[in-house]
Amino acid sequence: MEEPCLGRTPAKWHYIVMSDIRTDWTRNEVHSLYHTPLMELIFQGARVHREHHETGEVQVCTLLSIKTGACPEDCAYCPQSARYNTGLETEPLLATDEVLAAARSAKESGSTRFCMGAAWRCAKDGKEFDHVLDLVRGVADLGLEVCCTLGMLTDEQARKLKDAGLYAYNHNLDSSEAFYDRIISTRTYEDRLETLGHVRDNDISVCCGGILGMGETHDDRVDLLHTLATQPEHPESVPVNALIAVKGTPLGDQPKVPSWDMARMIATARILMPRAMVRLSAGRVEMTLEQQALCFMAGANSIFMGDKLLTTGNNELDDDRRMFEVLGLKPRPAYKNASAHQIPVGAS
Ligand code: SAM
Ligand code: DTB
Ligand code: SF4
Repeated sequence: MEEPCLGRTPAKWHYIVMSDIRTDWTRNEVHSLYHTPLMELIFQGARVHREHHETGEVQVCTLLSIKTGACPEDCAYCPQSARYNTGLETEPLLATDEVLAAARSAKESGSTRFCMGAAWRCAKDGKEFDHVLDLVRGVADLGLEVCCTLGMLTDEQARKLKDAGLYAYNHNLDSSEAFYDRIISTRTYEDRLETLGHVRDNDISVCCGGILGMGETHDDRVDLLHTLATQPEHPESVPVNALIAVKGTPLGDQPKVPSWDMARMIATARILMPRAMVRLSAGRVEMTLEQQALCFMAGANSIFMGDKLLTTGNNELDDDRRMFEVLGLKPRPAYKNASAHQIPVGAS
């Protein structure tokens, strides 16, 4: 990573009507917002946040890896790629009982969204995909918002997932198109955008964001934000991950992402995509309560809770409960703002 962004080119705020929902942001506008001095940027992020969301309300999501490791892709950040020796134990697709028990326990702990991740390049039709459809039905019946991240999808697979009760699909662009080739060679940016199109076309909420700390430049971050904010519709949620540098992956020695970079990325995402849930995602485990507070102030309103992400550790539940108490945060109800047709029939 180059030097920290010192925010020396303040945006011309009077040109930007911040309550507007725009998908026509120019690259220059995004660049100028991103490079605003940090305290001003966080203030503006907080202002937009309060215009569009209930203050202090934070969406609580839980992740479960339903199929772990042995992935054929070569994503340089990922401990689950079969190409790297990270010491990770591979696990086949989990049985329904195990997944539903984890979902029930997540709900009891206060989660409203349950996201199932599979270390696949793409979903493949057949027994395993049908099993995932059953899992989606089962989790939706618990009244949780169901999210999946299974790799690339066809239009038909997206439709089947939607019919089973899927509410959201996570498929990250990860970084700029220009930087993408340096972290993944086994699929293209265009492949990623195509899957996002299938998800959107089937009326599934798009969850799409990126990772900071892979060696990208500030320009790459600006490009990623520009791409996200100029999709036909803004993603419903935007995860902002700090790289978890896992030994054995090509990015295992990357330095830690400074928390002010996270706050800058989050505030810019908040201003560009006012209605999105901006998720302070991977990397929270390395942040103090005060550093996380800065990110909530900047406009983050969603987190992953539970002591594990997919394969790596996350914050302790008790620490997160204490953080909610200290910062006066409260959990966001499931399906808030969802239109009636987006709520699966079985959800109670
Ligand atoms: N295989 C599917 C795919 O790649 O779309 C789904 C699972 S994949 C692990 C989901 C996302 O987790 C990736 O797109 C990436 O953004 C994020 N991720 C993976 N490893 C990470 C790491 N070490 N640090 C931060 N985020 C990571
Ligand atoms: C996202 O953007 N971050 C989550 C979720 N979507 C699937 C995954 C983070 C994974 C961190 C590394 C791991 O635990 O394996
Ligand atoms: Fe496989 Fe997804 Fe990891 Fe890439 S990010 S190696 S596709 S599990």
